[in-house]
Amino acid sequence: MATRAAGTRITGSPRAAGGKVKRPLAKLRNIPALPTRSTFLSKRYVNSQQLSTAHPRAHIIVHFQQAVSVLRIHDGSEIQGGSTSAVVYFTQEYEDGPVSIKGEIIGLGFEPNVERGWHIHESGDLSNGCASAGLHFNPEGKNHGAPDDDERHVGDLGNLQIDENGDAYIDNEVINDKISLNGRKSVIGRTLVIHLGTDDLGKGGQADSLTVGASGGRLACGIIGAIPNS
Ligand SMILES: [Cu+2]
Ligand SMILES: [Zn+2]
Repeated sequence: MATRAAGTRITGSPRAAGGKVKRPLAKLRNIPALPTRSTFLSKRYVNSQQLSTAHPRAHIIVHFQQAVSVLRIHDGSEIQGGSTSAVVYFTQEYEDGPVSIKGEIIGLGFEPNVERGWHIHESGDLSNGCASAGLHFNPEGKNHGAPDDDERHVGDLGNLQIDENGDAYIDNEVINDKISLNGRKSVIGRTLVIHLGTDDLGKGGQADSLTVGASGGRLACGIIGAIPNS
């Protein structure tokens, strides 16, 4: 087998010199790889012409979108935790693309070294604190589940790993292809909620396992707001 020239993709084109590509799938084989995770979050990359040529879908729809949720402890209508730094960003590079979640949850007073359920709840209503954020965002009418399950709510993010200081850091660890920042599955205007208990991912066999993963009460929450493209 001939050695490939540097930069040639493994799925090389079958095109002969001057010849016509006959196989209908040949075009698909020429799709370059998706941007890496590090370039994924780079607005500079996304806004450049590079993207339109790098990904054919993006060529049609360049739809870079970001959203943010600032979480606070809500006790009824009273908001606490003004000195916390609990901010979570959502980024979607193109319509129907994966959503990258990145952020830090500091100072909310979690026990160290535990897992705490977190979900996107359907309502952006915090008039009665986190309690009025409604059920898990579930536009497909499914049961509660794990993020990797087919049977899951769109808003099911599983558990947040709390570290030895009672904080949590999300560094693009969750690439969630179920939620979106546009369309029917858009989480913008809905609420990110972190619970007092661990999410059993629908498998605990408790009365509320298939609805809320037996995650317990709601400690903190924040509405997910849109960040306009600049
Ligand atoms: Cu929840
Ligand atoms: Zn759920």
